[in-house]
Amino acid sequence: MQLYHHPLSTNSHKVQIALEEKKLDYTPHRVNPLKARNLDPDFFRQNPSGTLPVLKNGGLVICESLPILQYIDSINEPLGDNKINRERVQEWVQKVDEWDSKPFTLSHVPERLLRFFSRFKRRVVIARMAKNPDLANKYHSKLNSMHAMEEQLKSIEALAANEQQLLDLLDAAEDQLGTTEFMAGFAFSIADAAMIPVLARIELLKLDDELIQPRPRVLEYWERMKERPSYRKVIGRYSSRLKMMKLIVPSICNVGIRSLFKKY
Ligand SMILES: N[C@@H](CCC(=O)N[C@@H](CS)C(=O)NCC(=O)O)C(=O)O
Repeated sequence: MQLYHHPLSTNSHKVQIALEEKKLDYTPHRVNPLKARNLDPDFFRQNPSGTLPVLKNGGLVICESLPILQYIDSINEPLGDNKINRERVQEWVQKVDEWDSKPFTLSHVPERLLRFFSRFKRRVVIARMAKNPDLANKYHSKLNSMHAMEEQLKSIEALAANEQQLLDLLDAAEDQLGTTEFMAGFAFSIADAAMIPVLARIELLKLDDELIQPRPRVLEYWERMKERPSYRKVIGRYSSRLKMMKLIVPSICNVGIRSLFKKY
């Protein structure tokens, strides 16, 4: 199996945690969306929405994290055996999937940095459109979706609705953890693989005091999840500020140089 992912991508984390928990063999390929590598024609041809993660297994290509999670769980024995409630697993993975982490994350990124990357990405899409006429319609749709995200980030109502959805998700998790040890029962399942990256994103943005601390069961669960080798391997090793900088600074330099020389 081949996994196209990025260490800062929440949706990539979900499927990588599931792969690690299931101890499946896979080859990770890093695709850096900050450098607009997700818009390279080879990658874009297999996933015209240009998003991560993408899982390839032989001729099978799956481009959305939810069906990827479900596919991973269908290989050999599903995670959690008979210690979990399968319907609840599906409810949870669906619920987590319905919350879009992108506007939440981007609304906490400094505006100048956001503008720097979006301007570059827009230019890359336009250049790629001209160079790859067979993909022009797909690049055009990508441009539209980037524009829609920029509009969403300008709308106080849209951001408030996105945050409310996250608060509801956390409240529902707090209730759930009052009766079960994990999100869908008494063992780790793909529902936990989906939930961990949400909590990691909150912590990365330093919003844990506000969003995790007031929910004691979520807090205890989060501390427990961070002990798992899958978390440490997939997210923990990038969670310090220094490691984060090591991922972001080279991308800023690369984008700065390519913008200067108009190398899109
Ligand atoms: N619904 C998609 C969303 C994927 C998504 O938005 N991925 C982000 C990273 S977490 C991405 O690829 N962003 C780059 C872009 O949209 O250009 C999924 O669940 O896989």
